[in-house]
Amino acid sequence: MMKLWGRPTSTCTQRVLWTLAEAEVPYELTLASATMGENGHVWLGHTPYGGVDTLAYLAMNPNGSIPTIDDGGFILWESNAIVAYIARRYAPKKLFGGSEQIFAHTLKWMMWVNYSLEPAMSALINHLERLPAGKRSVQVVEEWRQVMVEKMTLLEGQFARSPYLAGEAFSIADIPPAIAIQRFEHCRLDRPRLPRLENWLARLGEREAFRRHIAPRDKHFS
Ligand SMILES: N[C@@H](CCC(=O)N[C@@H](CS)C(=O)NCC(=O)O)C(=O)O
Repeated sequence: MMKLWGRPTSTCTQRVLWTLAEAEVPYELTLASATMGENGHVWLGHTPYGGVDTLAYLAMNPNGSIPTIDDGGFILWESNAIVAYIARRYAPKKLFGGSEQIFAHTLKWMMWVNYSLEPAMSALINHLERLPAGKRSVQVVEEWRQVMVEKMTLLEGQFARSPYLAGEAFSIADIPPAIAIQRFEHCRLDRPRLPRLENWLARLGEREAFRRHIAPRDKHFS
């Protein structure tokens, strides 16, 4: 069975959990993290799940980060690479229409998320939730909120061209952006109305995998 190391509150792990659910691949999750545990962040005095600083783990993933998978001895880290691997190996038709061109578009959006949405969401979650109260900055929150609004407005424009990010159908291109944006929605920060983006998120919200791994607030804030 596929083995996955990570934590359900990490956006990178959520990408893999959502993809595994869509591809209907059974897996065994080992909770692992240097920074987060059952009750929250080490910055707030909580105990992390651990498991990422052992020699065995570092031999699989020298970064000591999550997620990592072991699929019958094939070991891989870097969440978007894992998502692409699972899609290609287990559900190419469902997850990118079995088309090399659509697959290339999915890579484009998955890479875009890492430099467009992730830095913003990382700063927001830290300054709203994970840092001790005295270290949180309202100004930092406002700066990154504006970045999120700018990037979500870019997506609003994309949805005028196609109902999903890589075209007419759901694909792995939608997974990393939707996770970041769902997290932003849970932050309850101001943003303009973005009707097409809201409609896209509502359509994704009908998917069982999204309901289970991404929608609940405690998947982002515990
Ligand atoms: N680009 C990497 C980032 C890996 C990464 O930084 N993962 C975060 C969680 S999203 C992590 O390991 N955080 C520290 C921890 O929980 O130990 C990926 O997408 O896999």
